[in-house]
Amino acid sequence: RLSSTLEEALSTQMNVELLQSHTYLSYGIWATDKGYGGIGNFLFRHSLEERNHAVKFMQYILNRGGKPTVTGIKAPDKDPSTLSECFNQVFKHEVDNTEKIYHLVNMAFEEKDWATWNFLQWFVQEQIEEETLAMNLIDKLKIAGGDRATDESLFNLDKDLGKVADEA
Ligand code: OFO
Repeated sequence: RLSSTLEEALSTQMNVELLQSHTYLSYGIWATDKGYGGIGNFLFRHSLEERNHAVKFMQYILNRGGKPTVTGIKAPDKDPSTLSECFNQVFKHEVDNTEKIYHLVNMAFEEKDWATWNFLQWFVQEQIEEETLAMNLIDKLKIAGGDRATDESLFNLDKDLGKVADEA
């Protein structure tokens, strides 16, 4: 069975993933409202992925005899003012979340809870992919001309992101 310390920490992380989901949903709405339906779509897919991450934590805690608690989720960040701010924020959220995952890995290690340590390795890998994905967004926007990109290059970027398939 999970220790109560890990149970609580993993439950907190479940709520962090839910907040990530909320945040990307909100950014997706912002982008879609600005006319970037493809980018919005990309962010909505990402929001769903984050929700799946929350469910993975929930399932794991239950499987190990614990009981996760869904807490109130705070409001997501305010709308970004530019696409580059939006993408930079996505990157920052991913980096912050990676740190949280590493902290959990460390806790599991200290407790010698190898099942939890092993469970968390999936997230270690996932965070590498998500940080790369966010960096690619920033690069793609830079190539398109950043906040001074022409309508045409933004149109192409938007179309491109509307179809890029994410990982599970
Ligand atoms: Fe849940 O992976 Fe991003 O944060």
